[in-house]
Amino acid sequence: MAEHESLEYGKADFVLLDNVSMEEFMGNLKLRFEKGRIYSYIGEVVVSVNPYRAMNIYGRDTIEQYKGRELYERPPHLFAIADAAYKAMKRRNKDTCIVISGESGAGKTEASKYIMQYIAAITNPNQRAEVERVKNMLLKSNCVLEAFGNAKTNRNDNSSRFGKYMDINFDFKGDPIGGHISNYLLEKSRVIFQQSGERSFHSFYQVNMLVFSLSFFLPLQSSINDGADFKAVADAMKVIGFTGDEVQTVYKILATILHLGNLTFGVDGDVTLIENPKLVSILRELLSTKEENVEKAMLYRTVATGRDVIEKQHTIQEASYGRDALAKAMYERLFCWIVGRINDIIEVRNYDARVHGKNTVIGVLDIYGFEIFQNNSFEQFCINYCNEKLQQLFIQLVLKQEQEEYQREGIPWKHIDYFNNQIIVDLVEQQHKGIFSVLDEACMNVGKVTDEVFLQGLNGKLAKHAHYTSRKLSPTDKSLEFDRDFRIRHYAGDVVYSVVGFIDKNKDTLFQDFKRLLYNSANPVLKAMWPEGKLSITEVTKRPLTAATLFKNSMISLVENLASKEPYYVRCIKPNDVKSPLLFEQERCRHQVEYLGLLENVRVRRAGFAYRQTYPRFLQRYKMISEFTWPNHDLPSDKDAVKRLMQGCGFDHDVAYGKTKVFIRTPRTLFSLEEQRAEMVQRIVLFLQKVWRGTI
Ligand code: AD9
Ligand code: MG
Repeated sequence: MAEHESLEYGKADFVLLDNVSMEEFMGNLKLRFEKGRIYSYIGEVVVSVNPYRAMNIYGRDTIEQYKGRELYERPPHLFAIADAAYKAMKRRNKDTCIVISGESGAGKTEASKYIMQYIAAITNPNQRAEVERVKNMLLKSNCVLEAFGNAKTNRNDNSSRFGKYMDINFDFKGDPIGGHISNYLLEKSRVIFQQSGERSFHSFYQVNMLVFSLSFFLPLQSSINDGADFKAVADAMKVIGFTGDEVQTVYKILATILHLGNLTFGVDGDVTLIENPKLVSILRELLSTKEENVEKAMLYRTVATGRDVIEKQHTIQEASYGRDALAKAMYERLFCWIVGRINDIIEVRNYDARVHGKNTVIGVLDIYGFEIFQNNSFEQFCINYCNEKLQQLFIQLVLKQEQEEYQREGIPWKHIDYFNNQIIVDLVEQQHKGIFSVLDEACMNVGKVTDEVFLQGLNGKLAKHAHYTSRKLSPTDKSLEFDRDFRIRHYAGDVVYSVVGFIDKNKDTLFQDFKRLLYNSANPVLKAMWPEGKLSITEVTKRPLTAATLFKNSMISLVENLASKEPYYVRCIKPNDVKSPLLFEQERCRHQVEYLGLLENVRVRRAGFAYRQTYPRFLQRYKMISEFTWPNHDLPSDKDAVKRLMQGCGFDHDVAYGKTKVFIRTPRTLFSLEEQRAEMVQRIVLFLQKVWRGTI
């Protein structure tokens, strides 16, 4: 319990609710939000409600208040959880991770940045130059990654369109000595298409502000200061250590993509041609290649038929498909290359630290949140699957953690039921029967490979699945408007997906001719991004893994990695859909509390013990309420002293004594202890005042 807050602000920890009901939970959440208390706890889980306004709670003074404190000693805050993860890592030599979840716009990315800032602020007291360098890089990398990986969507003006997991490595002193970023599936289709009201990635607007005319790939409209952001990103790239040539190449690639958006094709008799040939010269210059090569790659593809290699002319549709695929692939490659360069720069350099020293890790996961759009496609499907995986991990770890703590401390455990979303995870990823498998199978068909074939496959395999349906299976269902629609009952709600584009996006084909074009560039930075362009068409034999398989594999390894660390959770809630700081939409929030499983979380926490503390810490706080422990005890151990104290207060029946911690079952006992403590503190203060005044 955060005793610094009075009940005027509601209960700081949901575990302390009188009754665990949805009504009470919501009442408390709303009260706290309206009083400007955006953070609360469920035990050690932080519940955060997006305030949609600048809060004066992240400054240096606040950081100082949380540094080195225990979770319950201060009002709930991200800093407290960051400190807890940091302390666990430092004291117990454990790798930890902070998993931030919640739907799109709930505040995950902002939370991850505050956590990083906190860790940067409390480390390196001796101002070691190398550590300062690493910290600076880690913070600056955010700015660059956001420019290239975030975009305005209808749910969030700065929506992450990629998943990010960042490891921070610490030396034995607890100072950051390096890091590593893993990125997950960038929503590259955004490069060529955005839903109404949305934008492409910020980077295009930033570069566009300064240099180029608008491209057809870019819808206008902006609530974002692209000019100022451009400067910040350019500075950050410089500080991180991108060379001048590298930065130039980045801009050239962005420009190339913008120009590709204006490239159109026509026909003259049997011949497909480029309608705006002036653009070819511009592209040639930007890509440092020969003009003929650009034109050829746009209009022809090399195919191997038996022993012959022939050049086959594109139809208009094929040429347009190729152009769009090129634009998407160049952007995705650029993004991965930027992440790779940042990793080169922030990796643990110091040989001693790597080989001899203790090297522990805190991981911070900030990934795209669950989303439902007007039109949901392959990308939303992957994003929502990712959220299912994380929810599953939460279920396992929150239970596991409790269980392990009770076992470790030698206390019996009582099981509580959850809605287990494993069934939906299986629906997506199971071998042979899962949606990804059906999709891959459809892509490998020798005959007709269409989205409809894929949908038929789904209907065939999943007709009886409780979480799957489609227009064909439920013809009277109003939410399934079109024949191409199927619906998944996700843990967070129903989502209707359109199968259109699933096959293409999964196969993710880029003609080898484009890869060769880019590999043969005279620009070494660009060339290095496309090593596979070295191969001629006859040398390309292996069928590349599909996008779905790659994503599935990356999610499985992400979850394994997280599960191997000690997890800390931040559960973010979005209070309304209009970005208002005042509006707490009851139903919207209730739905999130429900699907995040927060009520069950409280129940699990309470079924066991609401409060736990190590013996020395407990004594430090409450020893003044017992004559046996104040000012010091003479019992054989702190555990014995706590027992004596509890017996003296008549709380013994509500307490279990673990090996290192005391466990208190009901919040009431804790209230009572707190009250007694407050009373004693008051008496001590009065006593001291009298001493000072000389009246004693
Ligand atoms: V997505 O899944 O990437 O689309 P996020 O990451 O959950 O989403 P984000 O952190 O980007 O959401 O927050 C959305 C917006 O809410 C921010 O741009 C801020 O304007 C606002 N926000 C979020 N958290 C805070 C906060 N702690 N203080 C003030 C906030 N504003
Ligand atoms: Mg985000």
